[in-house]
Amino acid sequence: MPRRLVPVKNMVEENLSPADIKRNLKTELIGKKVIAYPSLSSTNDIAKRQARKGAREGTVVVAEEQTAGRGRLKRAWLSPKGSVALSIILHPTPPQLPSLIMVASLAVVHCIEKMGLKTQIKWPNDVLIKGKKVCGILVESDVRGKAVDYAVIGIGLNVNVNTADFPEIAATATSLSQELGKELSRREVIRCLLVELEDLYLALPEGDSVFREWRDRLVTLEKEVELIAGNTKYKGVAESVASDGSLFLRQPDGNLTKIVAGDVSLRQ
Ligand code: BT5
Repeated sequence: MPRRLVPVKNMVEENLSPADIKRNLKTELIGKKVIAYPSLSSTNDIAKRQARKGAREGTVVVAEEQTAGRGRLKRAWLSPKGSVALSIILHPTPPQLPSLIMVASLAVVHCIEKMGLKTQIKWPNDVLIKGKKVCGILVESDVRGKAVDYAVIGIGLNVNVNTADFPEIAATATSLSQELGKELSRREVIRCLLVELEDLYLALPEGDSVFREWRDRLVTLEKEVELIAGNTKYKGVAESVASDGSLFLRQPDGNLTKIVAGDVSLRQ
């Protein structure tokens, strides 16, 4: 079990050194190697570079802040000091690839719920608290032929952030410190995430329990949604999800359309 997440003062001074993150970490794979930066463009970019250079599975890249954090569809991800930005290099099998978004969302949800907060997952990749986005996830991979060369799970989590300081997200986002009324140790949040990620990732060979839990926590199902996938706009009711993460949308004309999770924009 990960240690309880303890509030600390003077967050900006908190040290995110690899040694502190790794100390007595109860994992076999994820976090055996940690690379930490005070400031970085994007942890996903550096993780991908490390993966191409042959970094071992489970290598973690963390940054105190990102200057060019990325979301999907070229959208920006704000990760000022006080937030958590990390990326993990994995070598999943091709059938496991679509489950990584589920693994990541559930790891975040489990850690937040240990703090006593309720969470929701918005298809395909957002974790919300009371309808506001607290975390975004970006999974990127390199697939050659039938093999996955590597996959990178990127997680951005608003820990000790005052979202009101950022007009772009002030109305739609929240942070753990805002919800709890106190600051947390980012180091302990990261350690919790690594343990939960490993538990869920290692449960994947069958993967069914991960899929079922993810599906049951989706706040999107049975709701009216608007979706943009590529150049196509869809409207309808989000009816169900498939085990590869796709969404089945019931359109007003009665047709059921399968939308693949990925570069999709969803409004509900
Ligand atoms: C995401 O994209 O939500 C994926 C974000 C992944 C970020 C992590 S941080 C570590 C790793 N390194 C990276 O460079 N990226 C990953 P998307 O679904 O496209 O959502 C992007 C939208 O979320 C933006 O257009 C904003 O509206 C909103 N947003 C940006 N920063 C936010 C924040 N800190 N909190 C809440 N919402 C935010």
